Amino acid sequence: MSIGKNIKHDSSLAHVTGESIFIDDREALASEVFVGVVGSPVACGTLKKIYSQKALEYPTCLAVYTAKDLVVKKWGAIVHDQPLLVEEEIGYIGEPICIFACSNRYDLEEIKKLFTFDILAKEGVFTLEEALKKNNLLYAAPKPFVQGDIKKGFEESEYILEGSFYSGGQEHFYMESQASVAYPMENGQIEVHSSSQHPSETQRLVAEALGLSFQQVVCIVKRLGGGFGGKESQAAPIAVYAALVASKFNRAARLILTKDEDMKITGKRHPFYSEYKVGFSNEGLINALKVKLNADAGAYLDLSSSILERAMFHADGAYYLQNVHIEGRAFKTNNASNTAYRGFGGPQGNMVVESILEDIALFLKKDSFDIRRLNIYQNKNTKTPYGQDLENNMLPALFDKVLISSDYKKRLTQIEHWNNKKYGSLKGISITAVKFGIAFTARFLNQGSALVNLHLDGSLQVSTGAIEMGQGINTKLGQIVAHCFGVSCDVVQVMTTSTEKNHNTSPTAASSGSDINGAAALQASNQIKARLTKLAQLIFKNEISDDLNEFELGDSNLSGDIVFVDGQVKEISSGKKLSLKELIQMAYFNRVSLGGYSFYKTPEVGFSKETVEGKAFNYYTQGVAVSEVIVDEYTGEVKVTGTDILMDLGRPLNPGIDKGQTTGAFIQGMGWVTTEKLVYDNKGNLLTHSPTTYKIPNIQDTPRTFNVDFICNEDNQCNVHRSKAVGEPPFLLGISVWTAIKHALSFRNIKNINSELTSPATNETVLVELMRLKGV
Ligand code: MTE
Ligand code: QUE
Ligand code: MOS
Repeated sequence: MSIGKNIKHDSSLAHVTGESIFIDDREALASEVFVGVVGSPVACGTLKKIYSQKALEYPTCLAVYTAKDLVVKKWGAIVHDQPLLVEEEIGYIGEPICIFACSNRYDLEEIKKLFTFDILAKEGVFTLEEALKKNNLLYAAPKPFVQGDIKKGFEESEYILEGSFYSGGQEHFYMESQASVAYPMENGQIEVHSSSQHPSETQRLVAEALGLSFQQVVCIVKRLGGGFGGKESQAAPIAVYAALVASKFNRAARLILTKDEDMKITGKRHPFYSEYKVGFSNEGLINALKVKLNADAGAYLDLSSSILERAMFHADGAYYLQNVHIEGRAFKTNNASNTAYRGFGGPQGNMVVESILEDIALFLKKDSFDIRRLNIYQNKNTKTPYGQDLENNMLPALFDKVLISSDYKKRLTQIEHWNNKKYGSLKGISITAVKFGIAFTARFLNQGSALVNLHLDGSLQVSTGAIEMGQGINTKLGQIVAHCFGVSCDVVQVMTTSTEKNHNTSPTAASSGSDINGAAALQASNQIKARLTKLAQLIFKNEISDDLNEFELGDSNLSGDIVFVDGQVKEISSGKKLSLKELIQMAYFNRVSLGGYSFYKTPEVGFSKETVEGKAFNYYTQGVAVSEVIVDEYTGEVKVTGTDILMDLGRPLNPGIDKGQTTGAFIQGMGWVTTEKLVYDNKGNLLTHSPTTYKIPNIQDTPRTFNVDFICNEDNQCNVHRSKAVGEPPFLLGISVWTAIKHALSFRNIKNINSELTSPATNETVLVELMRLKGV
């Protein structure tokens, strides 16, 4: 049986050999044209005129299209506030103004240079600081999250710290840029292949922009070369540009952003600037916390309101806050419109409280592990700031286990010794925790469907709305179906995702891809299995003699006496058996359906931000990480010498894949808080738009010692096969590297001042902070 087994990723071999097909690996048709996007040279202003004559004179440039060519001209994941192509107002540098078709893809860059514009440029707003000062409010959470009485809480606190905290944005850095190929079909229909986490959204937007009905557009997604949230909303306009050219020209059209272009014009993780006030006791117990979260939404709303909301949901981190008040606001700036990125605001919210806890420990001169252990949800204190109870709380067990397994106390003593004796390098150690709420907070998105087909040779196919972006969802879906029918995974093929097989699908996001689609696939499989079980019973009772014998399957229940194992269907009581393939063939000749389609909705979830009531999450994925760092005192260079991660994933569907997800997410989180810094000039141009200037972690940056382990959780009853979602939660554990840096630097706090470390803590940032603490 395949659940809980380390079945290898279904594309692992083909990814390594290069045989996996991505959008741009699709063979170009002879008549195919290539699409170029021409963006605004300024961040803010009014577009007066587009000069495209020079471009059109270029021999391979075939046509230019503008907003005038679109039927529906605006889009947006939540509110349609964003122009597909600029009509008048320009919101950010590189914002698409027009697109052109070209017969030679190698001419695209030359032609882009030939466009000029008449623009009335205006002064832009580029930082949260300015946006706050100018009160460029774009969205405010309708209600704060409030529990207890913060006024009383502060009054009863022995100490109060006030401060602010900044965390920077982050580039998704998927390996495959935004990409789409559109094929014109009969009667104006369009088949669009898109590197999208949300094919239904792509289908909808293409149809609207081109004035087609939804049934005329099919969106197909084989796989992505990484998405990380960046292809959830922002893949759709790319597909529209390709589809527009395809439909105007009646030729296949391909649009692949270059890496630099993608980095410049697509949205990133939201930078957050947060203000807080915390009251705590002598022991370090938080009595009261007030947090104001401020997000840089960029030029348009995109998913910012949902992201801000998730930041608010995670401002408690893993800690019980008796008296708490959490507010959230998103501000408009003239940066590219920021969007979903692994964690979806959760990391930004969580990092504030982890930073605060590190500060409390440093302030009280106590060990930060003990301070955190004191504050975590435990005993009867399991009520979150938004009223949901943390059921099946694994946090105390995780803390207590990792304390031992990481040998934390001994290492802390060694670090103190090292830092006091040596000069030139500083060590630090810190634990942080994650308690990530699983479910879309937008209730309607918690639904999915699956289609399962059984074929006469005994092989199976499954199709869902899920998108494979490297996270291994296809492997997990295959396991679920294979397990149900008692066959090995290679008998099950997970099919290309397409809006004609699964409709009105949710994005593969919020880590819930395998929860939703896996549950639907299991239901669809069980439908077929129930019919086959009944049929097998009749066969074993010799009630079916030939294929002319009409019979009714009736309401069949799954019988405990019939089992599907090792490719066989057996009746335990009689010892009779036949192969699944034989049973499938019997079913076919006796006119029993071999297909199953099922719809699944996550039970019970639904939270209202207007009333701050309801169950926001289905359950929580929890985990802890202890990280140790060494900081070079002369250069500020940071190395992570060790990380111990312990996660609660319920009963993992595939521990190997989940280990990969945990490892990858942690490293991506570590990159966010250390080396990945976005730098802009004062006009809003992104200067770090290529791998040479934007530093993601590489293999040498991984912790020297890296232990990833899962806790045994037999109590979790939620979710498919009692598994828990893994995709985003471990991202938040990267924060432990940042708090460990903060810990290390505290050993040179000669001036006895408060830490002002921001994120990312690049080498330069660390060095500057170290000098500030030393008073040089
Ligand atoms: N893993 C890989 N290799 N590539 C990705 O793009 N995206 C992450 C995570 N893991 C991603 C990934 C994000 S942002 C999410 S929401 C989840 O995968 C989505 O997939 P799941 O719901 O199947 O976990
Ligand atoms: C987590 C998510 C998403 C979310 C909420 C989460 C997400 C997403 C949306 C969303 C919300 C409203 C819409 C919409 C999408 O909410 O990915 O189209 O109208 O897309 O807690 O990951
Ligand atoms: Mo993930 S940010 O929910 O796509």
